[in-house]
Amino acid sequence: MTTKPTSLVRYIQTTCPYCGVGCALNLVVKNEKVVGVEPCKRSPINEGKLCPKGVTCWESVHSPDRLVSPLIKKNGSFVEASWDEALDLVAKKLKETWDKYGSRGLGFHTSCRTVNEDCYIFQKFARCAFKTNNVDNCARICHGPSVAGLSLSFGSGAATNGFEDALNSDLILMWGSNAMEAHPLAGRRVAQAKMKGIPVLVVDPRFSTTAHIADTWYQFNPSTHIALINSMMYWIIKEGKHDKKFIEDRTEHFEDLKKVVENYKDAEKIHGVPLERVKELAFRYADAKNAVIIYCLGITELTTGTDNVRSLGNLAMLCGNIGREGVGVNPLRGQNNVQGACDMGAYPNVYSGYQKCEVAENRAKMEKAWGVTDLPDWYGVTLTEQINQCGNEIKALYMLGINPAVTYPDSNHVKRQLEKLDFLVVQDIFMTETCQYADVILPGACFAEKDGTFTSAERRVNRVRKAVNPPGQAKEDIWIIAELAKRFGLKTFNLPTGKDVWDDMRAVTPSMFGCTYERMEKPESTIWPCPTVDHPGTPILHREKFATPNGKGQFFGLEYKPPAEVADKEYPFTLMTGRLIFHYHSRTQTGRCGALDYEVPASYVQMNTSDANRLGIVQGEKVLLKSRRGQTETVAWVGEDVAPGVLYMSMHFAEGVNNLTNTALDPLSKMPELKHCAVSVGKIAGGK
Ligand SMILES: Nc1nc2c(c(=O)[nH]1)N[C@H]1C(S)=C(S)[C@@H](COP(=O)(O)OP(=O)(O)OC[C@H]3O[C@@H](n4cnc5c(=O)[nH]c(N)nc54)[C@H](O)[C@@H]3O)O[C@H]1N2
Ligand SMILES: Nc1nc2c(c(=O)[nH]1)N[C@H]1C(S)=C(S)[C@@H](COP(=O)(O)OP(=O)(O)OC[C@H]3O[C@@H](n4cnc5c(=O)[nH]c(N)nc54)[C@H](O)[C@@H]3O)O[C@H]1N2
Ligand code: SF4
Ligand SMILES: [Mo]
Repeated sequence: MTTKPTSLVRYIQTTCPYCGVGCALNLVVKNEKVVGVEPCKRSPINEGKLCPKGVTCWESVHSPDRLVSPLIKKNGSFVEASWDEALDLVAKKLKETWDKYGSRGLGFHTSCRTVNEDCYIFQKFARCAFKTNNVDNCARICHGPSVAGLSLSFGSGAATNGFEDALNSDLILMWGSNAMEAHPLAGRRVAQAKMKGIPVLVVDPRFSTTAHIADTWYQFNPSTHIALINSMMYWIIKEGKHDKKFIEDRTEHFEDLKKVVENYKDAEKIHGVPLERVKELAFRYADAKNAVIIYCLGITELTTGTDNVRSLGNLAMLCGNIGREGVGVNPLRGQNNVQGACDMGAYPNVYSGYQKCEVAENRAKMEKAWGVTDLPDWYGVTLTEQINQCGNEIKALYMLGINPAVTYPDSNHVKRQLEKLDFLVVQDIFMTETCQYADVILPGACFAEKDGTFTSAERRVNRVRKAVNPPGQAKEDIWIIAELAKRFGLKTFNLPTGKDVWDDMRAVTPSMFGCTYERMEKPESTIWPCPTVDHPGTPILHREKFATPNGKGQFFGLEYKPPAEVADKEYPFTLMTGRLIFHYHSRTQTGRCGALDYEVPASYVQMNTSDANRLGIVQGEKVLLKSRRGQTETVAWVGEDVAPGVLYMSMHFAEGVNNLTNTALDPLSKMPELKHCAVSVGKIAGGK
């Protein structure tokens, strides 16, 4: 659909393209240009409020830097090409790779930034055209451990309760989440709860913005979650404060847990929290009638990520805090559509709605619907492992809306690996650092230029609406995939609109069948599981029983394991990484927004005053950070927010923190240790 030219101001209601809160907003359109944003007051999610990124999200839409034509690399430089030329080349190269190396010779990385419809069609294309399950999305390096851990504990990898439900709680425990910066409008619910008198406890090694609003901040040593949670559980059981009835009726393997936590009676040496404080934290959680756990990447982005998530699951079940209002274990899913990208089956072992590829009936169903045969049953290679396989097993990669040269761990390794490929296609809206390694770049349409849906962290499917046409030759991502599918003779990709793709997905996905575009016209939309069109949706999971095969929640006795790389003589500091309110990931959009860039134009590293004094480093001084993998220059930010020996740096800047990070993986979810590595800090000669 092309938009009608008009000089009248139009308001197009849509969903914010940044974080997983999924705030509704209106794009203001005049003369076929987006000229501003007005909040959407009818939305029950954000009630007319927006954070600095939401308010300014329109600014990058018409940036002069947008990709406006397909580009083909010729003799080392990019040359503009027609769509036919570019797509013919992509199809030819991918086909050649498939013929020569088979289904395992290709890999597909998809975005958590773009709409569900793009994610669904992308995985369908990978599976139908190349019979491969080597398809993954950015959740792998975000909430992959939540999907793995919560599935093992509760049978479903999704958040159990919605944001607003925090107001029904008697105590909010925030663990490794800096929601006030990373999910400001979910943070608002926590702030509202606090104003209602509900205590907010923040457990974080750093005095984060969220810790500032807490009733109590519990500081602990980075990456020692399991030791601390085990200590808490030891004391809860010892004092008989656990929920015996819930444990008896709804769970299994409690004895395994009880045995393991015996070793953590006093684990201050590991986690650094004095015994009395551990007991206080434990008893406050256990004594609250309804207590909710909200967590985020402080828990997941470690080599123990899945175990950390399961530990929180243990704690919640121990106190019977699952399956009703005001309780639960809630990962704040990060990107606007990270929940959705997983739900759509852009994952190496499942189709949409988490239907497993290994199950023959599921494959048969998809083969029939998609008009193909021989869909693979094997577990595909995950995204970070695909990077490791470049040049060996993997010869060609297709990346849609993802910027690994900045965001995957150990950037130097990523770039070396991308160079080993025979063929790389990148489909983006800007010329990213990753695009530099591409053979072909395909210009996609941004959120303001297409119809579709984003699924928020509370499993709510929100509509994204087209406000303007894409710039130049740029095209909607579903059009690009459909054109490629044609070149492979695939017959079930003639789905011109977002709604057509969504309905194609619904037809094969029982848990989302009831989430129709018609129902999404209401601002509250629907929350899956929603199996029929008259089903009310499911805001709270696991009410009567868990989603595990036998309906029981699973306890796991988990031992603490140290991170893969710990500080030593050569690299004496522990580096933690994370976010700032004003920027979003690799800043392709927020970096092109004047107001946001003005706030934080360059990276900095937080360090403790005692370390700075010892090293003779002053506030604002340029410093060099080094790890075993690389180095980066930044500016010192001296204070008390981090403990001595600990540093904190944001992930937003190219040639930044991921020059330093470690690729070691969590064995269960394949999450790299993005939030913990050992580094040294040094003054830069003459550098202030
Ligand atoms: N402004 C903004 N908002 C965003 C994003 C963005 O880029 N910018 N990205 C979105 C995405 S994709 C995500 S996943 C979420 C992430 O949201 P969050 O996970 O809340 O954000 P982070 O800042 O990455 O990390 C949160 C906290 O983890 C702490 N932490 C707690 N425990 C540990 C530990 O043991 N070790 C370490 N190293 N750190 C710990 C850090 O101190 C930090 O305050 O934010 C989303 N929202
Ligand atoms: N050290 C460290 N590293 C981290 C993290 C950390 O905490 N510490 N956090 C990790 C986490 S949680 C995440 S989620 C990842 C994020 O990693 P990425 O997903 O790689 O980061 P983004 O910068 O959001 O990249 C998204 C890309 O999609 C493009 N894009 C946006 N919309 C569209 C669209 O509609 N169509 C198309 N085709 N392209 C589009 C953008 O221009 C951008 O290039 O980073 C991870 N890396
Ligand atoms: S809280 Fe998240 S969804 Fe809401 S306006 Fe801010 S970035 Fe957008
Ligand atoms: Mo994320």
